[in-house]
Amino acid sequence: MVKHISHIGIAVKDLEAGIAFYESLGLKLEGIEEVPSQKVKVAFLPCGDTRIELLCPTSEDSAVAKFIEKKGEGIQHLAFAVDNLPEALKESEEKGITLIDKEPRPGAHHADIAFLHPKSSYGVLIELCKEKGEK
Ligand code: CMX
Repeated sequence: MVKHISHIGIAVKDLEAGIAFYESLGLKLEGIEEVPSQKVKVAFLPCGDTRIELLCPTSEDSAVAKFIEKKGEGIQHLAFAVDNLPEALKESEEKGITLIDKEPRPGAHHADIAFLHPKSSYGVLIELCKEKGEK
């Protein structure tokens, strides 16, 4: 079902400071995007086949703001690329995994995304994502 790690979502309070840190490691900023449906502003920094996705909340009631409040800054989710997102969600549900999203929804980077609940995945919030333009 899973092809590769699409991105690692990291919650930050200050997007510019987060970008500066990863640039200091030698990564290059690919772009910054606002995702209103998720109430976040995101910055992507590719690293091989994977991207670092810095997530900065744009509203106090966003999932990322709640995460920072409870756990502090850090890894908020792990995103796996899949070929067929509706099929992957169906398969996950059949295997007894709790879905947060039963249907794909639009995410950053023109991808369709859906989340699996961390209670079903050993404490890790998992995003399944169908990257646009991917073969
Ligand atoms: N990773 C691991 N565990 C997490 C978590 C995360 N990111 N967020 C919450 N949890 C844990 C909490 O610690 C809590 O555990 P305990 O019951 O042991 O304390 C449990 O999950 C429930 O958490 P909660 O705070 O009561 O519930 P929330 O209202 O915070 O909802 C979640 C949690 C995962 C359902 C919600 O954050 C969600 O729907 N996330 C999906 C959307 C999202 O995260 N979007 C941001 C990224 C957007 C993007 O990439 O574009």
